[in-house]
Amino acid sequence: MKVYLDNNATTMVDPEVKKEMDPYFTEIYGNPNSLHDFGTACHPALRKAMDRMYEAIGARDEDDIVVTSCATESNNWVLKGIYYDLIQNGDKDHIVTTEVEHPSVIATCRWLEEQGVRVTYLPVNSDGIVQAHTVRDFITDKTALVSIMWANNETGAIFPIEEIAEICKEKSVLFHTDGVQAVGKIPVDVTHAGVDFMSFSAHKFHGPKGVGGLYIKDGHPLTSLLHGGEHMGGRRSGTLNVPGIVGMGKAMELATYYLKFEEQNVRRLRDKLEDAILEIPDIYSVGPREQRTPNTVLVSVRGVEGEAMLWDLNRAGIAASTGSACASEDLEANPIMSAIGADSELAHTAVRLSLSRFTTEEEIDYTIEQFKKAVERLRSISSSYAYMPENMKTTEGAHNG
Ligand code: 7TS
Repeated sequence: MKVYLDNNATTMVDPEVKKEMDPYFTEIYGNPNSLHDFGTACHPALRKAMDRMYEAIGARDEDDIVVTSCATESNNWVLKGIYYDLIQNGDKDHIVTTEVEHPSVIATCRWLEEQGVRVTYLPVNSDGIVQAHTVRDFITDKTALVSIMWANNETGAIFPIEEIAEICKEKSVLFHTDGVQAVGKIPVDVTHAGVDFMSFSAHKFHGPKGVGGLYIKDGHPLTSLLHGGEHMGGRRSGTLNVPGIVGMGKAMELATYYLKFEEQNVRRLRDKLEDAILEIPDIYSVGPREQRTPNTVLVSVRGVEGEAMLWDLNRAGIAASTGSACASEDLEANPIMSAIGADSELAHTAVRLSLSRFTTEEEIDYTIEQFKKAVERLRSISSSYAYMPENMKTTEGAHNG
């Protein structure tokens, strides 16, 4: 049996999405900027796709949604754009973010620090959540931007975005949220939430890879990363990825349609999996379920390296992750586990399981069986677990249930 439980890394393209994209490869393949019929034939589908995106995230006509190549680009753009506009060419010098952002935010902030920007990386509590009041404490009159994710990719923790947006508004500071793990998993309404910028990526909600976007409230000016032709209203040059945009529009529409399914059915399967795993002694899951996206669970298996678990699961046909695939090449401690205060031994034992609307009950039953087998086998050969004193087998900073 093959079971894909790494949906926070990427998802399967929904066959309905693929069907909508298909004609734009070999039939309607003109450049939408061309004046001939081959070019203009793309326009209705592009318009429809954009309308679907505006509708799905609650954007208004006066806002912009600029299509990019991925959320990494969107995150880089907003951070570097604000740096250029308000720090290098303005009187600000500071950005506030968190310790648990995706590497596309953290690495960009590290680069900005090399350019002389002050960056505050806010800590998270033991549930992996940033508390809104800590944001208030760190904003100064020199702060150009607050960038805080809507939901965390590793733990699924949902952050208090509306409260943070309120604080930023009160302090007149721009607020960007990385919405990659929120779109399609929980309701996302940018207008209601009050954010100024939001990044998203189609391949995280059953759309194609290589296409993402940046929502920009009221078309706020932001220096471009890519200069060239007048694509995307001159905000992001490069010939439009027509099949990608069509696919992202359809995928967003479906993501909204399936939100209730996600909330009920996907959550039920996730909870079933989590309950069964937590029956094994010395296993912990991070963060309370009601404050997590319905598809995600991050567990720590005391005494077993996360990579060893992945290996055993993979041999059984099950795809999981030790955390961000972007960082999975090295065997360092999971940075999110370290950020929530887990000890170093535990931080090496994280396994992320992320479901999707295509995950079935049979797949979950099979995973439960194989997960238990893997823990049993690996603990039986783990000298660190066998000789671990009993008092080490309890954990601060992580939950059992
Ligand atoms: N932001 C978040 C919160 C993410 O989870 C990811 C990908 C990105 C940005 C980057 O998106 P992309 O469109 O550039 O691919 N996250 C993961 C992950 O958790 N495991 O693999 C990729």
